[in-house]
Parts: sequence; C-alpha cells; structure tokens
Amino acid sequence: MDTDSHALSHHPKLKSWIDECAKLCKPDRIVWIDGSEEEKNRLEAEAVKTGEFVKLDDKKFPGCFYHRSSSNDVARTEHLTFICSRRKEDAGPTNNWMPPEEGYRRAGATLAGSMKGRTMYVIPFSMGVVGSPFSKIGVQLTDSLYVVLNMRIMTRVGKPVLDALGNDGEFTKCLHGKADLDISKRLILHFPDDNAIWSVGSGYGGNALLGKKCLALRIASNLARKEGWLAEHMLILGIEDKTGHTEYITAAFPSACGKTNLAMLVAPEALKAKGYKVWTVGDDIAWLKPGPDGRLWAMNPEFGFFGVAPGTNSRTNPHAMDTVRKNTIFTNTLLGKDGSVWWEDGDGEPPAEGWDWMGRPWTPGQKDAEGKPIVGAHPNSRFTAPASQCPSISSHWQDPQGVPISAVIFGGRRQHLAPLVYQSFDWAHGVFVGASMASERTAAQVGKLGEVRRDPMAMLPFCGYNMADYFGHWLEMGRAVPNPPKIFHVNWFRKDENGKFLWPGYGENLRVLEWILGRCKGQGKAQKTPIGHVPAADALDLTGLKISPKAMEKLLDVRPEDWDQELDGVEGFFRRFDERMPQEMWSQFQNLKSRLKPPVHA
Ligand code: GTP
Ligand code: SPV
Ligand code: MN
Repeated sequence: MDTDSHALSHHPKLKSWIDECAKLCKPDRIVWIDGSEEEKNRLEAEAVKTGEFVKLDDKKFPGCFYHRSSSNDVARTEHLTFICSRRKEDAGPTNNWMPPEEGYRRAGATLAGSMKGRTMYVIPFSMGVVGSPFSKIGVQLTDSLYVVLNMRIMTRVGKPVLDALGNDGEFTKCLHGKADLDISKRLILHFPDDNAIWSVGSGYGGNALLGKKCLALRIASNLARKEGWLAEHMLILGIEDKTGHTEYITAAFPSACGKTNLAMLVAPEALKAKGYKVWTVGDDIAWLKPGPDGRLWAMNPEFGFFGVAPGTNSRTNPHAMDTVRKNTIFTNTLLGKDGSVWWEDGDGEPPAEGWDWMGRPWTPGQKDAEGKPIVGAHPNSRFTAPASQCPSISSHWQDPQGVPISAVIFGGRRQHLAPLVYQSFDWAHGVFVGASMASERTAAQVGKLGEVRRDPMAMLPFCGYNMADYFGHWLEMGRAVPNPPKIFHVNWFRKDENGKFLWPGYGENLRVLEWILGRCKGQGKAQKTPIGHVPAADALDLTGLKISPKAMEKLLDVRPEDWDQELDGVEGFFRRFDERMPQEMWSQFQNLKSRLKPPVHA
C-alpha cells in the first residue's frame, strides 16, 4: 500500500485507527486532506476524469460541478440507519437498533477489501469554528471523491483541524465506504459508546457526509445530553429592526419543510419599509447551549448549505439563487447539454436538451407512457454551496458561541389542523408541542410521500438516543436556563378545500416572525385557545398582502373536534415509550385533553 508521504498528524490513536481501517478496507493509497486550494483544484480535475463530476459552463456557473448519484441512492434511507448502543432501550422505540458487535461485523464484512484499487481519503473536519471549545472534531475516512469535495464545502477541513486536535484530542471516528453501492448491504451505523460512525453502501447526502446528520445530530445529541446542551435539526436566523437591534430565532422543521427558505428570508416591501433585515446564521443544524447571561445561545456547526434544488428560484429564495452562482456542486438536478443545470420550479426556461437525474436524454415537455410529465430533476436533488457566499449571511455566523435565542419555533407540513402560528403557554408546554408534532413525509427520505407521521422536534430520524430521555432532557434544559426562549409552532402548508395553500409563505413568513418577536417582548395581540395563543384577528401586519379575511380566518382556526382526533395519534405515539416517558409529558397531554373537552360538572 502506498501511504501518503505528507501524513499530517502525530496523533498516535488517530494513526492506529487509520491503520486498522486500512487493514480492513485495503485501499491502494491513503491521501490526507489538507484543505488547500491547490488540493481542491487537483481533486476536482480528478473527479472530472473519473466521471464523478461534470464541469459546468464556466461563464454561467464559475467553479461549479454536476454529480449524479446512483438512482437508488438519492435520499436518506432511514430503515437502514441504526443506533448501535449497548442496550436496546437506550436507542428507544423510534430508532432502529443493532448490537454494536453485529454492526461492526455486518458492515465490516461489506467493507472488507472494498477499497482495493481505490484511494482512501482522510478528512479531518471540525463542526463549528476550528479550535473553539464549542466545536467537535471528526475524522472521516472515505473512498468517495464526491464526499471529499462536499465535506470541503460543508465543514471546516484540513491542517488547522489536525493542529487543533494535537497529539491526543478527542475525535469522532467516521468510516465511510461506497463498497458497490448495493442497497441490500447499505448500513448507516452509529456507535455512541465508541464515538464512532460506520457508513457503507451509499454515496449520498446525510448517509455519506458524516459530519452532518450522523455526527452533528445523532452522535452530538448523545454528547449534548451528557454535557448539558442540545443538538437540533434547526435553522438559525437574525431579524434586525430599524434601530439596528437584532433578535435571533431557531426553527425546527422536518426535512424539506422550509428551513433553508426561512433562514434566507427576504422581507416583503411593506416590512422592508418598517426597517427589517433578515440575517442567515444556519439553515439545518443548531447546537444550543446555556450562556453566561442565563439565555440559550445557538451556533451553526456547518460551513455550507446542502439545500433542496426544486422549488428554489429568484422569487421564492433569491438569496439561495445568489449563493449557488459559483463554487457549487449540483447533485441529481437536470444537466443541460449546454453545461447548465435546471430543476422544476427553478429560474427560466429549461435547456432545449439535456439529461435527467438518471442520465436519460431529456427534452422539455417529455411525457411518460401514462402521459405524465417526466421530471428533469429528482425532487430531492440538491446544491452544496459555501455559507460564506450567501448575501444574507450574518456577521455573527462564525461566532464560536453563537447568538442568543429569543424564540424557538417548531413546525411541520400539515394540510389540515395546525394553524399558521401559535404560542405555547410555557417551556414545558412548548416541549409537549414539539414532542407531539407531526408532518407529511417529503422526498428527503425514502418512503411513502405525504403520509402524516409523528416527527417530534423534527428529530425523529436524527435523535441518537431514546426520545423519552430526549424529552426529559428538553424539560431539564428549561429548568437549567433562567431565561429560556419562548416556544412557538408554525404551519406554512395549510390548504383550502381546493387543495391550494392558504398562506403565500416564503418572504411573507416574516409577518408571522414579527408577531412571534412581539410576543417575546410581551406585545402582539393574541387569543387563547386550547392549544395555545393564536394571533388575534388583526394582530398580523398584512399590509400589501392580498389575502382574504376568510382565508386568514381559516389559517388561524383551531377546531377542538379536529384536535380531539389528533389526541389519539399523540397518545399512541407517547405510549410507545412506556414507563420511560417523563410524567410531565403525560400531564401536558391530559391538560390539553381537558382544555379541548372541559369536564362537565353536574
Ligand atoms: P432539508 O434540507 O431537507 O432539511 O429541507 P429544508 O427544511 O431546508 O426545506 P427547504 O427550505 O429546502 O424547502 C423545501 C421545500 O419546501 C421547497 O420545495 C420549498 O420551495 C418549499 N417551501 C419552503 N418554504 C415554503 C413556504 O413558506 N411555503 C410553501 N408553500 N412552500 C415552502
Ligand atoms: C435532510 O434530509 O434533513 C437534509 C438532507 O438536510 S441530508 O443531508 O441528506 O440529511
Ligand atoms: Mn435537514
């Protein structure tokens, strides 16, 4: 085996772990990633040579590349994702579990010799600013150039990370092998007791970029519980008012439910006129810690955005469009023969000729045998772009300790039921609101689209331990932070009887955020309902927005008889946690039940 001449580390445990993995996977070569520009150019050229990358038109898309993943490898595969804790109870009823020995054995069998003829890259990476006590270091071994080039955008990589790690620093051991991309052998395994992740048989997104969902959520949520903080599937944004004062909000929505869009929100004219500006701190993951001022602070551990392409255009998300103009990797969109990329509900006309996300020749308007239009881009096609390129990036996005949070928002995709916005009565009720939330399934994970499933705190696929303990930890955090954020729930996706969205969404969502921030300051008119405080009929600033009073009424409507039905779903879900469920969650459930159906007194 040809070992990299410039092995950069003097960390004995790191080196012996790499030796062990190399012995298993048997790569021809080991190459350490240093994070330099020279390295980037070299690896991109190599990826073009192997066919993993297609270089896009350099005038229209400078520094951009196209990649198509295997057609059965286009979204996270939750059924193949496991928490390998020592005891099954510690993974809880919502996670797949496998004994650690079995995980190592099964994945090891697939990894054995799988890197013959390939290069194993060593990627030292930091989630959070390099060297900060708020950050965590990982080292990913991978045989995928695509993964290397994505990790270089999504995380801080290379020499500075090894320097921060020193000779004996802690790091998460991340082993990733494509093997033969066979879905029947695919396994995404987390070993919280060993601070390790093994991923085999996938080369895409959250399955393969191990710093993201695997480390920054599943492993980090375990660390966070031990160390007294929270690792969450949340965007972070700042809202600056006309005095120049900025308040920060985090929001947890399930995958493909609007985090990137909200994080990059552009104020509608009427609110711009009031002096509001919105700043992006993060679009997918937040680490929240108690600050010395008694508030909860949030930081974005990532360095780039891995965003959904379809639906992104200059009207819905102009800042995302500006962000992806250069130095961006596009995955599974349409590839034009003119070296362009395009996706459904994107900007402008599609190219006259191209290849769809499966590599088949594609022309606009093409239909399948049943006469249905053939999409050019996979619904979960994505862009990978540096966060620094976002025009609305906050000047505080790289503050190691993050920003102080005024409001936490939970939200889902619900055609019916959930009103546009409501406020919880207090922290414990807010934790209940998060724990009982549900959303319709999207294309970001393999499974039946549109099916309503319970997705507490948008963490169902990402919490690395028993969620009953996780709810308990959330309750505990409320007690540990003297001045915690207020907790809200939003739903941009309520539909009318014709199946049309009632709320225009996107930039207009700032009208809701304005009410939320008002409520945090004890302002903002509200009406009390059984589920929480909903804006009073005239409380949202709707200046310049064409929306009928009837639509607004429907958006804010809370119908006890519908919620009564919802209770069954919540109860069934909570019961899955047996004795482990904190009593407080059941008290909250009973309280909601009696608010919906006040007991009749004789
Ligand atoms: P992940 O990256 O998978 O975690 O997704 P995300 O939560 O960041 O979702 P994203 O912002 O990428 O939005 C997903 C889809 O929802 C896109 O097709 C958007 O166009 C659409 N969307 C986002 N915000 C809104 C909104 O306010 N209203 C409506 N109707 N659609 C929205
Ligand atoms: C999500 O699915 O929530 C994503 C994309 O952000 S992935 O990185 O694939 O998890
Ligand atoms: Mn996400």
